[in-house]
This record gives sequence, structure tokens and C-alpha cells, in this order.
Amino acid sequence: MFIDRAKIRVKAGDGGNGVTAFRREKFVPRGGPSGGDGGKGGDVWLESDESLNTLLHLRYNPEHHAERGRHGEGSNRHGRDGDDVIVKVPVGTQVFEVASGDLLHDFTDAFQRFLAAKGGKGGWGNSHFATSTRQAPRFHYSGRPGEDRELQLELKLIADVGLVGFPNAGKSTLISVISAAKPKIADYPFTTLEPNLGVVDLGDFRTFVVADIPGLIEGASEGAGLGDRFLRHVERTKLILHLVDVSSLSGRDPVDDYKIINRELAAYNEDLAARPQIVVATKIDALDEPGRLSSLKERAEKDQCDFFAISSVTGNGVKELVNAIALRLLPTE
Ligand SMILES: Nc1nc2c(ncn2[C@@H]2O[C@H](COP(=O)(O)OP(=O)(O)OP(=O)(O)O)[C@@H](O)[C@H]2O)c(=O)[nH]1
Ligand SMILES: [Mg+2]
Repeated sequence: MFIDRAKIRVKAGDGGNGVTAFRREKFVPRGGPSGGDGGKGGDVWLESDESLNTLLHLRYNPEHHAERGRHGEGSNRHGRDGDDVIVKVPVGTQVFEVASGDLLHDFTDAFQRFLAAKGGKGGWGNSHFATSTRQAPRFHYSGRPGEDRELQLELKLIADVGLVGFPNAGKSTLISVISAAKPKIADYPFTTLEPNLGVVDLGDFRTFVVADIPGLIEGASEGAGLGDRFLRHVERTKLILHLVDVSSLSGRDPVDDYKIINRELAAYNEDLAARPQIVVATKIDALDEPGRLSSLKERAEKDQCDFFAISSVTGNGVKELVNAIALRLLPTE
């Protein structure tokens, strides 16, 4: 299962307390104040790690507490600072504060760090408070509490290419033939319930990542079908492949399908609607009315989109499509 959300609690260490103490040594009469300060509480940091690609590890381990600072001691001994805790998250994780809903941080690269909860300062011991008129202060400060908050983590898959289209358009079938991903494929709508990622290998270490997401239908932006909530997985893609079934199997008109999906994209996010699209007519092995293909092609050209016609079953046109995607995404030297 693809997990892309997790709620965690981060609690930084409290600061240690300062102490009240006085020097007591054999040959030092009336020794002055010598209470040391408390140590600082440990921080909780989040750090991005390229080797992770889900938030699953945090689902099972949602509490992250850093150590408290030790209390100060006599003879001006400072309490030890609490150790920090580092929580690893995949690149692409966004951090929201549950209480306010605010976006606190966005991990766009590996080895980024975010201070999720700051450790409390240690309290001052009484030696801090000695002045010429107050030579024996009999008080100290307590340590400050460490920050404590609940965070909602969200991982958007960072894919280069997003597949969108009606249910049954052939999205999962395409990703299964161009990558090693093995999503469920079936002859009914809403086969795909969770996004799948596939890595397309072009050789020479050149790759791109494709996201296959559940199908959209009219009204998805208002929650119809599975709704548009999976569109956040294609929000960051550089290119959208808009798949349209041109066989008569769908029982709908390809140009209408194309327009409906574009409307849903725009309703979700105008930026997404403006993202470069390649329009892909699918299932051409089962094409029985050529007019369905040509009218979609005309429409795509009118919208100044590249257009390809493929069959994932026979492989017809698939290679050309992959090459065109590679040309759009990868700089050629
Ligand atoms: N004839 C033919 N059938 C295809 C082709 N590609 C996909 N199909 C069939 O179309 C049906 C739907 O394919 P999927 O890949 O599951 O469609 P999808 O777009 O992922 O559908 P959802 O996950 O429900 O949104 C399956 O029965 C596939 O076998 C094709 O190129 N030619
Ligand atoms: Mg599917």
C-alpha cells in the first residue's frame, strides 16, 4: 500500500533546572554561591533522506521525544545538554502544523534539516544572580519546557510525468509496459485506488518517473468518484500525459472526455491546467471508428498540444511516445 500521510508528535527536551548551592570548603570561609545552570533540552529535527520513499515508518512510530537537559549541580557544574533526535523523512515531504494548518517546511532536496521542536533552555543556577549587594542569592531558575507539537506530514510523489484520464483509459496498462511497475489492471472503472510510481529506464542512466493515479470523472473536483484528491501527486510533475480512450469501448465521445478532464484539472488548480500536456489516444488496436481518433487529434492540435496514438497491447506508438517524453524532459547533450 502506498502511504503518503502521517501524523507525528514531536516533543523537545525540557531544560534542566538551575540549582542553589554555596561553596563549602575547609579553608574558604563563607564561600559564595556556586549553583550551576541546567542543561538545554534536546531538539527534534526532521531531515530529508533520499533512500526513503514513504512515510510508513512514521505511521508505526509517531512519537519523537528528545532528552531533557540535566539539572545544574553545585560547584558551578553545568547540567549536561539533552541529546537531539533526528527523524528521517523522504524528499518531497511537506510539514504542516496540526494546530494551525500552516505549512512549516517543504523538503525539496536530500539532507535538508528542519527544527521541528526546540529544546527548552536550562535554568540559571544561583551563582548567576550574585551581585555586590546580594552576595548570597538563595534562588535559581527552573528550565524552560521544550516545544511540543503535532505535525502532519504529507508526501507528494515527485514524479516527472503524471498520467491523467478517465477510469479505464489505460493509464495503468501504459505504466506497466513502459516501466517495471506492476499495477492492477482490469476492465472496470476505479481499478487503481492508490497512486503508483514507475521509473522509465532509457539506458545510459537516463530515467524519468511516471505517476499513475486513479481515474477522474466529471465532478471529481466536487468529490464525484474518487474525487480529485490524488491530483496532488501530479501537482509537481513537469508534464502531463492526458490519456483518452478512442475505441468505442468507453461508450463516450473522446473529445468530450478530453474537455471534461481538462475542466476538472482547472477546477483543482489553474497551474495544473496550464502544465504542458501530451494528448495520448489509447487502445488504437481496438479503434473501430477512425473519426474518433481524428477529431481528438484536431482538438489537441488546436490546443497546441503534442499528440500521440498508442496501443499498450500491441506496443504500437509507445516507443515514439516515450522518446517524445524524454526529449521534453531530459536535456540532450
Ligand atoms: N484493446 C486494448 N485494451 C486496453 C489497452 N490498454 C488498456 N486496455 C484495457 O483497458 C482496461 C482498463 O485498463 P487500465 O490500465 O486498468 O485503465 P486505467 O486507466 O488504469 O483505469 P483506472 O485505474 O480504473 O482509472 C483493461 O481491461 C485493459 O486491459 C490497449 O491498448 N488496447
Ligand atoms: Mg489504473
